[in-house]
Amino acid sequence: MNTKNEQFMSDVIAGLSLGQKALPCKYLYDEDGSRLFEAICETSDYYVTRADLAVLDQHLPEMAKLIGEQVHVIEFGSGAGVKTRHLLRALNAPVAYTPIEISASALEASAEALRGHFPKLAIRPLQWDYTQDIPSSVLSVGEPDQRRLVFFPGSTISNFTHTEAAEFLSRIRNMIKAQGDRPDGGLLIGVDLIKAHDILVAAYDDSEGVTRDFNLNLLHRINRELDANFAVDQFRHEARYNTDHNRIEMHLVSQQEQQVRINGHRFEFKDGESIHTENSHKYSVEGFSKLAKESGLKVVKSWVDDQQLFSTHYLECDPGFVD
Ligand code: AVI
Repeated sequence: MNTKNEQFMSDVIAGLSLGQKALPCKYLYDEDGSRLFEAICETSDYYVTRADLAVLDQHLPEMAKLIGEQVHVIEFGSGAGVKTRHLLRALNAPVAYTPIEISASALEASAEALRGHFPKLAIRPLQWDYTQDIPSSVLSVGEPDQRRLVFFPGSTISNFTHTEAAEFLSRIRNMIKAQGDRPDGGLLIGVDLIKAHDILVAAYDDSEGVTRDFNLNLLHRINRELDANFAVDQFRHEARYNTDHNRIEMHLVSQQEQQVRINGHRFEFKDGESIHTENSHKYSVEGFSKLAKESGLKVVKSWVDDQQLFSTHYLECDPGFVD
């Protein structure tokens, strides 16, 4: 077993040994999972991607004005999407674009696609786990180093716990704050909004069954990569809204009392017992602004779409913040 699979194995064993069984949501995204996630974004129930793009498209000229000219755009995620192209087109003379992504193949494919659209822009893909620190020198562009804009669309921040989200925003603050001759930069981030529970549950349990397949794929992956024996058809997908935490939770619910073997370990499931596989936190505009403030960032401006489904925020370092 290689090191990557050893980590996967120990995370699965640890997660299934918890009182409330749980698995880290990053494991939903193997090749099949990433393809299924792309398909989720196309379903009529999953409004998130469309609403995110609608906010951007409606307000990009104003966003670009606030962001300013000649920025170095840094995106967490491979940035193959239409949102990246729209942003880069709207900005005034961006100097470079750095997509940061752990998967080398996704990174190269998207960088290549973007080069076709922006032949004159310096595109500098960086293979890195963006939940870990990135040395500032790795990101430097030019002399003096260029002002930075971090772009984090899609509400991926929703999949972090509040503590993780606050730490992540602090790390972004360190990345964009002035250093040497480089002036303070900014963050443009998409955040999904709290809304009627039925809309949320439908978005995470779409009528086409794509999210179901996405969630169940995790059990197929564990069977395949860790030589486990999950009877996948004896589990069902469930999306629940947790009102206390303002989040959608995805679960895989056992349909009967059963046992699963993974590499010499045995896990018992009661009928109706679940594995918690993902959280997607929803925020109000004020709630997100408060979270950002705790991390030393201040919201300069927030935008929401006409249906109040999704928000996009432009933030800068809070000068009054003491580390
Ligand atoms: C990637 N992330 C923002 C998605 C979300 O909405 O939380 C992941 C997802 N899970 C199921 N559907 C979409």
